[in-house]
Amino acid sequence: AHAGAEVFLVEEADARGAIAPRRSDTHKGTYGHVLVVAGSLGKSGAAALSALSALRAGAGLVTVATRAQVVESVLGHAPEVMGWPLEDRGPLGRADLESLLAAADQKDALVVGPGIPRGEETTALLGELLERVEVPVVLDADALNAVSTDLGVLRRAKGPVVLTPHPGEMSRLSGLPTKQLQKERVKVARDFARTHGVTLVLKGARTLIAHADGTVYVNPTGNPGMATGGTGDVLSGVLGALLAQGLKLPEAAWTAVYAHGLAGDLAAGRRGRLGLIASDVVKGLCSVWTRWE
Ligand code: NPW
Ligand code: AMP
Ligand code: MG
Repeated sequence: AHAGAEVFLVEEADARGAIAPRRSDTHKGTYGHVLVVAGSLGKSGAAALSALSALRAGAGLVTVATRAQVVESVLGHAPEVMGWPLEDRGPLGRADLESLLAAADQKDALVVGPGIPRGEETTALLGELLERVEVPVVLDADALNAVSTDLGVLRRAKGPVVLTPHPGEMSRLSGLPTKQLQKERVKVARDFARTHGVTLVLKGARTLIAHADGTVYVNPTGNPGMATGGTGDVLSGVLGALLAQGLKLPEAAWTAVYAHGLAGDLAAGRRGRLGLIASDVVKGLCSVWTRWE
């Protein structure tokens, strides 16, 4: 293979080795503060799952920025999470920029997208946010759908950007039909990461992690029990937490994907693949850490 065109299989020892044991002389400030921009009426659960997963993946603090009308229902799922109420209006747009920039101040990583109210203006808002924020940003779900209408916003980003599409979202990002892109997942993921200078996590059975330098990692963990609502929101939180704790890309991405899949495998052992739901994957994260610590 020529330089930058390698494909690596992620192994458990790699993922385990990426997570440093906690030192005794540390405090919550050591482990980073994640801002999760997520949730809307009817989809407060997406925000709760992402935020809770960030905490379960070791983030010192987690704040959720969401429409004021849903803040309390997000916190109702997770009292450890803090809320940043955004003035109630429709889709996220430029009018939310100042509040979001204030929320992003002093944060160590951002997760943007699970269950957000999205409209035409959301694309421009994300462009401005990416231009102004220096810390790593994870774009998931409806943030991906928003950037897919103007991929140029990715190049404007000041800090590192990771995208976590499922094949349906990847179809919108790439303009390729889902069936076609699934046939050439490695090429599609690598080309996108290179072209746009990002890390791309193409989810699904054997999730791929493609880095801007052309390197691709294949994840062996996970199972079809995870094909259930909210499991992707869990991954976004885990990834945000590892980035906030200082892991760099692409290591943070393949470590998060491996741990999330293993959490799903351990949880499926207790619930069965049919019974598995996203909250079980959140709990499964704890089984991963006890296995690794
Ligand atoms: P098809 O036709 O079903 O096969 P959307 P979403 C395709 C939030 N959530 N392989 C699929 O294709 C999310 O965070 C909130 C192939 C369909 O076309 C988002 O913000 C929850 N195709 C929002 O809801 C829990 C695949 O993609 C399309 C595929 C919408 O997210 C649920 C569906 O994707 C959810 O997480 C695969 N592996 N996977 C909550 N409790 O609050 C997907 N597709 O239209 O982007 O909708 O992913 O449900
Ligand atoms: P989302 O569609 O955004 O909720 O993400 C679904 C999550 O579940 C991703 O992390 C997928 O990789 C994972 N997942 C879904 N189906 C499978 C499968 N058949 N095998 C392994 N992982 C899966
Ligand atoms: Mg999703």
